[in-house]
Amino acid sequence: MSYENIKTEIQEHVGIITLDRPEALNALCADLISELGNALDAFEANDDIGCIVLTGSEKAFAAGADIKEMEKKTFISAYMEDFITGDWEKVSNCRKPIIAAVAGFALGGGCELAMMCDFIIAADNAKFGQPEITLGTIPGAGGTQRLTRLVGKSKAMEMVLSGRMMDSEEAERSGLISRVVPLANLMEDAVKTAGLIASMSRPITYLAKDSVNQAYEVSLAAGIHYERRLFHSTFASYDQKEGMAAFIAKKRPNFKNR
Ligand code: DAK
Repeated sequence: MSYENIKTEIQEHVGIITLDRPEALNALCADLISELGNALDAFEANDDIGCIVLTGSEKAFAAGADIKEMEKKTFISAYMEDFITGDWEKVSNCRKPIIAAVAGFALGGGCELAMMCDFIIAADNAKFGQPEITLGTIPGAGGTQRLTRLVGKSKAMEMVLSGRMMDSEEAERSGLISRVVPLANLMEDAVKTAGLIASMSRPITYLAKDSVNQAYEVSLAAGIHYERRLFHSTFASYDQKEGMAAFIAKKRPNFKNR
């Protein structure tokens, strides 16, 4: 499928989606979000793909939702059309692991989009922020919730109330991102990490992702219980037998995704 606001590519077992609206610093207009949803659907349905990387340009992952598109909206129009809601959820509902490879600005909806991914690898020039307050609005795609869970109340509150940006070093220190890499290595590093994840057993990967995500939804006791049941269930798979037998035989496992 051809797109106007994104590019897609497949490298080995990694699906790469690149946000591509350079004239607007990848501002997330409705058409872009809809194309992103279609690309994710296609990658989810493609059995050759085991992990997805979502990235932008060197200057901007995404500078937020499109302010020019939002400016004239009324409460009734935003509410009745459920403004840019549907396809956004596809990122957080994606079953395949999805890595955000962030360089440059990740602001507003851009920061929220990155946080919807499973983890963020950032270039050393990345800047994260929730500047909606400076526009007379508040984060609308999870910024007040996900950022608070990731970096804690104090830092999240400061960022949301002041619009202050965080550089990649502070973002790593605060737990927003998994690690910082030099800008020149960002994609190589993200795709390599994605390739490693794609080489694991697919169903076991889904279970692991599902279990980590439970930590955000339920109490510790309920989360541990959930994890324990999923852990038990892995013993019903071929790939658990293969993985453990390969370890004992000092060989590489040949997972069959079953
Ligand atoms: N929207 C539209 N255009 C944007 C844009 C944006 N968010 N960000 C940048 N651009 C455009 C600029 O207007 C400019 O276009 P021209 O003037 O050349 O036509 C071009 O990109 C280059 O930008 P600048 O000239 O401003 O570049 P600088 O390097 O000087 O500054 C900047 C870079 C990132 C600091 C600055 O562009 C900036 O402050 N941008 C706005 C950042 C921002 O406030 N973002 C938050 C937007 S509100 C929801 C989902 C999502 C959301 C809400 C709900 N639901 C699912 C319900 C999200 C809301 C938001 O993100």
